[in-house]
Amino acid sequence: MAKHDEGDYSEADLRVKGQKDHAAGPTAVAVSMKRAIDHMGIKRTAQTLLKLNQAEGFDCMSCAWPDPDVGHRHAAEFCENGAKAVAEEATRDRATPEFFAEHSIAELDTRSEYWLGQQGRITHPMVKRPGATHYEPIEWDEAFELIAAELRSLASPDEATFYTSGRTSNEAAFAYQLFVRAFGTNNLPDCSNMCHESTSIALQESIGIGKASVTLDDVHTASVIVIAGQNPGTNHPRMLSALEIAKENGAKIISINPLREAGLVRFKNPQKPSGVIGHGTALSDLHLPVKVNGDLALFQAIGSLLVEWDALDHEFIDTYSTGFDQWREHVSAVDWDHVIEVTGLSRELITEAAQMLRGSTRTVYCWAMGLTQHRNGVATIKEVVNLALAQGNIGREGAGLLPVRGHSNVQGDRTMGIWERPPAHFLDALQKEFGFDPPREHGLDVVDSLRAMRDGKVQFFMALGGNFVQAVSDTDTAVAAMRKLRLTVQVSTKVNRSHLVCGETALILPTKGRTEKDVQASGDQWISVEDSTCSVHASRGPLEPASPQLKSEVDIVTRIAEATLGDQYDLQWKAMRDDYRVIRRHISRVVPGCEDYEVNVRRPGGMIMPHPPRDSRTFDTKSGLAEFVASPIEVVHVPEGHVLLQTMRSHDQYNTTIYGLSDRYRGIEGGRKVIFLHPDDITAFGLQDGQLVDITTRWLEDDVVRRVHGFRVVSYDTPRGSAAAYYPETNPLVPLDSTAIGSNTPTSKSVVVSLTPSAGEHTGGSDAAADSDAATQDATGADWSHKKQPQPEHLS
Ligand SMILES: Nc1nc2c(c(=O)[nH]1)N[C@H]1C(S)=C(S)[C@@H](COP(=O)(O)OP(=O)(O)OC[C@H]3O[C@@H](n4cnc5c(=O)[nH]c(N)nc54)[C@H](O)[C@@H]3O)O[C@H]1N2
Ligand SMILES: Nc1nc2c(c(=O)[nH]1)N[C@H]1C(S)=C(S)[C@@H](COP(=O)(O)OP(=O)(O)OC[C@H]3O[C@@H](n4cnc5c(=O)[nH]c(N)nc54)[C@H](O)[C@@H]3O)O[C@H]1N2
Ligand code: SF4
Ligand SMILES: [Mo]
Repeated sequence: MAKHDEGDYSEADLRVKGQKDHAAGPTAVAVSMKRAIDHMGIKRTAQTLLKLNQAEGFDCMSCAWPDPDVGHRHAAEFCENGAKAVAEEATRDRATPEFFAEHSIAELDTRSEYWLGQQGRITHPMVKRPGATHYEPIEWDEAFELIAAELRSLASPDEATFYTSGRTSNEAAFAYQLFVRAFGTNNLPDCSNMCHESTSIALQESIGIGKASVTLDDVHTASVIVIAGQNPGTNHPRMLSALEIAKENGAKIISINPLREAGLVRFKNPQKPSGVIGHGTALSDLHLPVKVNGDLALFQAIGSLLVEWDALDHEFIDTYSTGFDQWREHVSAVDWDHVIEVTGLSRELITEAAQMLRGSTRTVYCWAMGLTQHRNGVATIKEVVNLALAQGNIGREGAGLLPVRGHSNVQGDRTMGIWERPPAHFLDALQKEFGFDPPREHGLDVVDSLRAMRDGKVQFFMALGGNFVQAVSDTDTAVAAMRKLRLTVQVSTKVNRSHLVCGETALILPTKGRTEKDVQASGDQWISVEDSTCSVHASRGPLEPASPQLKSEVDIVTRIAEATLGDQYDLQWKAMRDDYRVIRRHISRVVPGCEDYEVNVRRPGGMIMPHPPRDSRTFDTKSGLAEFVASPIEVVHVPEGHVLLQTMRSHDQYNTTIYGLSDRYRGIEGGRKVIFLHPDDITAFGLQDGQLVDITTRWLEDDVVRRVHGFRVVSYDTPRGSAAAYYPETNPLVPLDSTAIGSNTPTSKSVVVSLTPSAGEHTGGSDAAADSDAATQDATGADWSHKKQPQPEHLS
């Protein structure tokens, strides 16, 4: 039964319990099984979960954590959140044409993202025609014709932009970028632009390749593992098993995070008896509760100590790197008072961390959004690289750089050419393979696409997965920009906000997910994906598709291409769709490192993509060497009466998909509109624990007041001046123009905000779009004087 008869949740039911000190354990197993059985029933649950992450099964569509080698996998090789992701996709609930007939778009837009997601899988292609209040069914062929006609009517191909979210398979991604480039634009923004783009840019410049330099074995055999700005217990839960193995092998773990996340403190492995009944493994040996945005200063201070102690790998530095002398001078001059102020850490604690690194010849550095989504994100990641280079911790067993990716195939999509700034060699290879001239000018990334939509320069938006409106920064701007478009096309599995905030004409094209069988003219198909450690492998879904109407992403993309381009350039779209081996043959000739792709990927366990620094300490940078980069310590200046807000994930969501209302480890149940604050900040602002507040952004570059209403103050173990709240409810607060230098990634982890008590009993609607509409209308009464300045008072 669909769940649309049930009402939405109310933030009034929110309960605050104590913070937990451990992750996983028996509760995790119980929760994942309950969710799975609720959504899928017992038979389907058994059928799917036993295939999850197995060599002959399907790849978990949740995060990009790697699988153990074949032969070392458990029968249940998944975590609580992997099981939840599967349950969301393989649910028996359906959002049918009757559902869309029953609910107007305006009505659906008043619902929370949680409620929308609970309506189940979309079963039919749907269209909203100009002026219509509801979606209605449409035949596939008419939908493809509609898209083609719109694309052909544009004044230039650059008036269209083509987004990708990171669940898309390599095969679909390759076909998609081929279509977009044959159509004539590089406007290929993707979720990576909001995610690890700072990593890609920093690593490309420093070591010549934007990917992790380690394998899972390196994690297992490291002597020190640094985990900065990442919450693995929630977002990459099986990483805890790898950390446990590393600990058994003697590794020490340093965690760097404003919050003492449960998974970083202690892990109860549900696969082991000790994890079920005992205390589990204490994971972190040293926790540095850094202030939000303090990491750049912290890493430079650590660098200065390693230099002072000569804890350096001179042979590596002399043979493989450049820029060391400038960097050494730069970090040696570090101002400790400033470091202590911006990190909130004592010199002793920082020294203790440096001491652990000093004695280690096998250090792995892991990081995620806590480092990338800041104004200084690129500089911070280059600083991590500097530390690794200084001690030769790259291209050595048990050592290296491990940016832990988000979406399960976000890395593969980039490898396949989903990139608004494709390298020339990639375009040359496309040209050689397909015989047409791909566009050479760089295209629009996520933030620039949104600007172009806002400014009327883009009329057409297509999304291969994702929930653009809710994921991107500055929700109000995004909502207005989307509504200006002529046509929006969403290839989706489930209903989300981006279907409701749409163009004059809007299409929802329902697609098969990872769990589902994909049969085409030549028979059963499989697809391939790449994880965080550059391992590429096959995935094949076990279930019947949620509806006979569903098409695979490859099918949809190639049919749009056919409708739009006809037989232009003789690209043989039908052959690709009928047999994905045809696409893989193209991949093997176009994408470096994918020679013999068909054979290598299909091997149990798959193949590892080449990585010159990891494989041979070769660095394809401007200088041909690994580059030390000295960056000034720029940190976000937080004026009196303000805090720096980071926006993060709860334990019960997948990005904009809200699975449930239980952030169990942080003790938040039944609601999501909370702001975590240090108790002294609560007192200093004259507030009280449990009170409702409005949160207002301080951003002096434009005249917009950005505000969200009715967030409950939660007293929490976070440094003073550093606040935290959930994404996407707080996305209206992140100014579109507030992006990381060099990567243009929205600064979702450092928003300068102030808090004011909410007027009356405003517990608010539960979604960002509704709230943020209110915020723009309610543009008076800001608690700070609002003056326009040429320069943001943002960096000091
Ligand atoms: N279950 C589940 N799994 C997921 C996702 C999901 O939503 N749900 N999303 C996937 C995606 S796309 C991604 S990108 C990853 C995201 O994985 P994470 O990066 O772990 O995700 P966030 O919740 O954004 O958490 C960032 C962490 O950084 C910390 N942090 C915030 N600011 C700072 C700072 O200034 N310095 C430091 N050192 N730490 C800071 C926060 O306290 C938090 O612990 O997870 C992927 N996996
Ligand atoms: N404030 C703030 N904003 C952030 C972040 C943050 O930390 N703070 N994190 C950023 C990050 S790291 C990311 S990656 C982005 C995420 O941005 P997106 O990738 O755009 O968002 P998701 O929520 O992952 O997308 C969910 C939707 O994808 C569709 N979907 C699910 N599975 C499939 C599939 O197999 N195929 C297709 N075609 N569709 C599918 C479903 O319809 C679902 O509603 O958000 C970014 N935004
Ligand atoms: S760690 Fe990530 S990829 Fe692995 S089962 Fe859990 S959610 Fe899925
Ligand atoms: Mo991400």
